[in-house]
Amino acid sequence: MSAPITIQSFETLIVDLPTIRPHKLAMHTMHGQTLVILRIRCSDGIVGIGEATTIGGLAYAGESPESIKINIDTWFAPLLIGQDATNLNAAMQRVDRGIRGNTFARSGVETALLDAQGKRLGLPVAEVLGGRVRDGVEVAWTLASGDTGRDIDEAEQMLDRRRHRHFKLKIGAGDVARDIAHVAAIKKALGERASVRVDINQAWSEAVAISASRRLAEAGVELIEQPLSRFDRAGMARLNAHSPIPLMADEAIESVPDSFALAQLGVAPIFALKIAKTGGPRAVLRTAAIAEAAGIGLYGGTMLEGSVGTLASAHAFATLDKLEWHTELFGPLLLTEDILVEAPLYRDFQLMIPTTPGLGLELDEQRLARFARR
Ligand code: MUC
Ligand code: MG
Repeated sequence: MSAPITIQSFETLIVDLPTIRPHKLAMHTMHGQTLVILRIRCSDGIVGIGEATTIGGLAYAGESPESIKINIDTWFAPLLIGQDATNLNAAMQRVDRGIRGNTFARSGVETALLDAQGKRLGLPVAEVLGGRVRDGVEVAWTLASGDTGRDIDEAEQMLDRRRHRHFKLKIGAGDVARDIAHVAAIKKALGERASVRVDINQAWSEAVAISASRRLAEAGVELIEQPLSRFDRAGMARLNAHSPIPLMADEAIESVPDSFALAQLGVAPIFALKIAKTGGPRAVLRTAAIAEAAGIGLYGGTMLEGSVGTLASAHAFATLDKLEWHTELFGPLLLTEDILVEAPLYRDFQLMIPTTPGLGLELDEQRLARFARR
């Protein structure tokens, strides 16, 4: 028998990139984005690439770029070095037995192993995952400049360029009446040419959300993402029973088991899938399967990853039977620089799924070196 192909080494880089404009969420305003890029070298010479990225340091989730890097270097790498690189089930079982939580770091590792396996087999990651049922995924854009007029201009440009026709508005940080007026003005300007959704990022109380959901429905908004604290599952279930427009669970889902509990409790008829929240492109499909079985609609979410994490998500989402609420895989478009030789292809409102082996990407070493933190 030939010698097994093993995992030989890990390399992690923190990469700081500028954004095209400030991006305002309820809990944090981004003035740049920090990616954690990972390379796993295997004994057959194949290098798998992964990404683990969050938003706003520790403002959004329990892992920061620095903790992701240190935990991959200190804990994930020693667990996996020397293991069979071709057996993802065994490798990730080892991770799950040795490491709690850390789904963002786990996602980067699972992504890199999938990229390596795809390159080894000569198959794109979507095909390693069983095969794509769509060649591209439609991509929403988030209007979050903080200014109504600027947001309307930005949406008009996106429609003209046929890049986006679903828009997500980030509200919740300010006064509720002003937030709703901002949303209503944007929906009125865009009319039937575009759909408008809102993401509250957990900022509202149940009392505020009850009346706001009615006013948002009147304004023509089609869904409300994570209005209440991720801990307030009972409140979400009550709100869901009364809201005239559907709710979407986002931050409430922090693991595959979470998604089962949330489905049982009926907190929302739509789930935002994110590879980072559930621990990778394979793990996110387990959450999708739970949602599908419970009759919950799917949305392909993002942690505003760069091109590597975005394409990893796209490969996974391309395999889903239904993706009724489309995706928001626009992370690379928020950055002024791409760290790939060839940037992901956005065309006709869609992100196209690469057809070459692995994730179907090549890192631009010069640009990576320029933006990597020293
Ligand atoms: C989130 O909460 O959904 C996704 C798009 C965006 O603008 O922010 C992220 C995070
Ligand atoms: Mg969200």
